[in-house]
Formats: sequence, structure tokens, C-alpha cells
Amino acid sequence: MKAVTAIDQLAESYDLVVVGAGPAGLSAAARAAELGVNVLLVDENPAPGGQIYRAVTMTPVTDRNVLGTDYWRGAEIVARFERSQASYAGSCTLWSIGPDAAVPEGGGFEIGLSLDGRARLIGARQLILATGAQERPFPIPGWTLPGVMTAGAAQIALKSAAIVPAGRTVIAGCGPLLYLLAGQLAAAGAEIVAVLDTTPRSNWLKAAAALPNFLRSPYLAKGLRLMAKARRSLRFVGGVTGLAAEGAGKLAAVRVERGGSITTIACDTLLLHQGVIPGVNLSNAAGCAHDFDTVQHCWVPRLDDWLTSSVPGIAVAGDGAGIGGAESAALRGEVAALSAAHRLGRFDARERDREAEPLRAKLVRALHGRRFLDLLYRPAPQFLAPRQDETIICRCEEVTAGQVRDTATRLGVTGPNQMKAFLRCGMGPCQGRLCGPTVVELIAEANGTTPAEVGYYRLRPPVKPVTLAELAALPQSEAAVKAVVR
Ligand SMILES: Cc1cc2nc3c(=O)[nH]c(=O)nc-3n(C[C@H](O)[C@@H](O)[C@H](O)COP(=O)(O)OP(=O)(O)OC[C@H]3O[C@@H](n4cnc5c(N)ncnc54)[C@H](O)[C@@H]3O)c2cc1C
Repeated sequence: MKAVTAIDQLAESYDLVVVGAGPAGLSAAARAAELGVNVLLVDENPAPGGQIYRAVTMTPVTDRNVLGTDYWRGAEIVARFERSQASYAGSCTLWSIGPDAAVPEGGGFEIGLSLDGRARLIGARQLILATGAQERPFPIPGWTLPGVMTAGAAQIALKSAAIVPAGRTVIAGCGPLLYLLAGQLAAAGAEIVAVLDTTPRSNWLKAAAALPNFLRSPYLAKGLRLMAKARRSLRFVGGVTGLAAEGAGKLAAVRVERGGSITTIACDTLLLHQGVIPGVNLSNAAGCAHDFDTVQHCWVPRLDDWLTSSVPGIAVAGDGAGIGGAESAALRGEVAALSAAHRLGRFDARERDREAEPLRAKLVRALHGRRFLDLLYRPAPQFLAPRQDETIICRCEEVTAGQVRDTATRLGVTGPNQMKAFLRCGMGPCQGRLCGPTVVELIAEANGTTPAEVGYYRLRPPVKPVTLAELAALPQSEAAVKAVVR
């Protein structure tokens, strides 16, 4: 591996740029480099690993039982990448993708990168976006109070800095990661006073048809172990139908609704989580087509068998291509790398197909039983589209659920882009990552349509915040200067 630590160490152009150093990106970059491709891997985090293996090479959490065996497997993936000839830029954020003006016949990209406060535009013949997933937004009344955060954020603090939430902690929501996170935090010494499970009971019935497949899935034993461990040692409260964070200036308690009854649990930290969805900001801003996946209930990029998007030369691998977990992320990364290497002329289609065959077989096994988890842990409608008007939806612009509902019904707004023009939701630094899915749900509910019909934000670069100073310091081409100087 060739480490890039300053922006001017980057080459003018690479055959392949991989964005994201999680299992998908690390595997993609390693495989491509092993095939002789000139590849650059960039990640905005200081160390490789992505979400699941975050900080695996440098975490201060040395007790291996705290983060579990799955976490430590990341060291092998990172080691394989480090043995490769790929270039790696950590703490490096990609904020734009556009056509490469230097390639007149088209077919290349110009990407914007920031590293250490300096920005640069470089070329990439092929791109693999391995930017992973994000937690599904979980807006409840009071979720902007200090003391409330996402469970994933608490896990980031644990993995990268060995920090656990102080005081009485409540974890609330649904999904397999909820049990994992509760177990990890408890093992690390957090005082977890309750785990509030919002999984709708009716989901069991909907998921039942997919159960036989799940019984043969690699997730089964793992999931049962996680649940048993967490349930043995922690206070579980199932059937939760409503939640509100309460406190004056900071969190003091969580209000819990179960069916008809209401209770209050005093706490200092509330961790919210209702599963993960693909992070689509980058693929969206790059112009890739997306579809609404009705089973996973989220937007996913439209991809072919080789994970290539509707924009030739851009592939999406890992959880960004649809939630599948770490093992499938790594396998998808390799499939995308084979395809990119083929397009770059490293080998013919027959060899590409032969190399991909064992990966595809493993991928089928890794994804076995996924449907059951997706159906079981689909969030309840009242958590996707909050009922209380005062609930803040867009944290950047402080837009409430009531405002979105009112604008949809009274002004007849039918889509999120129009909503953005009226309310500015989605115009803040997160570029809609936190409000987008909720805005879509609220519009669909108000207009009696579906998220698929409502559509999603049309996003523009920069997809991540970049300073004006960095932009202004970018070298200007003659054509760019002519475009603004009259
Ligand atoms: C908060 C959170 C915690 C999770 N924890 C676990 C866990 O403990 N166990 C588990 O089994 N699954 C976990 N998951 C699920 C996770 O998605 C895994 O399945 C796995 O990490 C997916 O791998 P990936 O390579 O697709 O993406 P990721 O591992 O998510 O890696 C994506 C990488 O892309 C980088 N990136 C994103 N955008 C940019 C950009 N514009 N420029 C530069 N870099 C960028 C990110 O920094 C990140 O390192 C978690 C998901 C989330 C959202």
C-alpha cells in the first residue's frame, strides 16, 4: 500500500478510484490492485475499516470480548489491502464527481477531493462507490436535546476512542444492530437501564413466509447468540409504540408508550436506532438512477449484475448497493473490481466471469435469509413519519413534521424537491441525509401515495461540506475563467 498523506502527493489521474475503506472498498481496491490496476482508495476517516471495522488497526478497545469476533475479522481485510500496491488516502473526503473535461470523447471522471484543509480535482477512468450505509433517521419529539444521539454514533465513540455514554443509558428502536450495540456498550461498561424494542408485533406475521430461508442463513446462529446475550443481562421492553425525549435544555427522561399505557424512564443518554439504509447521496449527485426497494424500504441505486450503475464507469458496492452486511459488502467489492478491471482491459469477459463465479456463489450464501430480517425489522409507520407536528424533521434547517405535512396538503406539494424550495429542508450541511427519507414518508402519507411515487431529492455536489477557501484555491482552467469573466 502506498500511503498518500498530502493532497499534492496524489497523481493527476488513476485508472480506478474507490471511495470508502469499509469491507467493500478495501476488498475492491485490493483485488483491483492485485490485477495490476492503478488504484486509489480514499476515505474520510483517519483509518481504514468503515463502519463495522472502524479503527480496527488503532482502536484503544483492547479487550476483544467487547467488540466481538466479527469486529476483529476486519484486521485480515485491512492487512490484505495493505499488502497490495494500491494507493490509500485516509482523512480524505470526496465531495464531487463530474465528467472529465480533459477526456473530450467522454468516459472519464473529474473528482473533487479534500485532504488536510486543501482541495484538488483529479481524474479517474473508473469509479467504485463503496460509501456504505447510514442509520435510518428516527425523529421523535425531543430528539435534538443534548443527551440524545444515534446508537451508531455511540458505537463510533466506543470503537475509535473507547468512550461509553455517561450515566443512565436507554437504547431504543429496532433491527439486529440494536442488540449488537446494546451488547457491546454493556460489555464496555455502559449503564444500560433499558432496551426499548419498537419492532411492530405484526411484523412477525409478515416475516413468517421468509422464515424457512432464514433458518438456513448464517445470520441465524449469530442473531440468536446476540439476542440471548443481550436479553439475559439487560432489561428489555418490547411492543413500544411511541417515544419522546423529555427534558429542559437537556435530556432527563424518555416517555414510552406501549399500546395504551405510558411510562417514563429517567435517563442521561438516549440512543436511537431503527436500522440502516444505503447512503445514496454520492450516487444520486453523480446522476445514477435509483429505485425504491419496497422490502428494505429505502432508495437503492439501479445496478446491473456487475454492480454498474446507470452511469457507465460508476459502480456501487457494499451496503450502498442495498443492505447486505459486511460479508456481502466485501464480496460485492470484489465483483465490482473484476468488472472495472475488465473494462480497463486487464482481462477478457470470459476470465472476468470465471473469476466472479465463486464470489457470486458465496454472495448468494451471505445474503440468504436477509429478506426475513428486512421484513421483521421494518420500522413502524409512526416512526417513519412522525405523528406529532412539533417533531423536527430537518435538523439543519429546523423544519418540523407539521410544516412538511401542511405544505404537502395545503400547497399541494407532491415531491421533496418542491418541498425543499418551500421549506429549505435538505439544504443544510447534511444535504438531506437526515431528513430525506422522512420528508418522503410524510409527503407520501399526506398525499396518499407511496415513497416510490414521491421520489427523492435531486442532489448536487458538493456532497460533503467543503470550505469556500478550498474551492477558491482550486486551480482554474482557462475555460472555467472564461465562463465567469466577461
Ligand atoms: C453507524 C453504523 C454502524 C454499523 N456497525 C455495524 C457493526 O458493528 N456490525 C455490523 O455487522 N454492521 C454494522 N453496520 C452495517 C454496515 O453497513 C456493515 O454492513 C458494513 O460496514 C458495510 O460495509 P461497506 O464497505 O459497504 O461500508 P462501510 O463499512 O460503511 O464503509 C463506508 C466508508 O465510506 C466512507 N465514506 C463515505 N462517504 C465518503 C466520502 N464522500 N468521501 C470519503 N469517504 C467516504 C466512510 O467514511 C466509511 O468508512 C453499521 C452501519 C452503520 C451505519
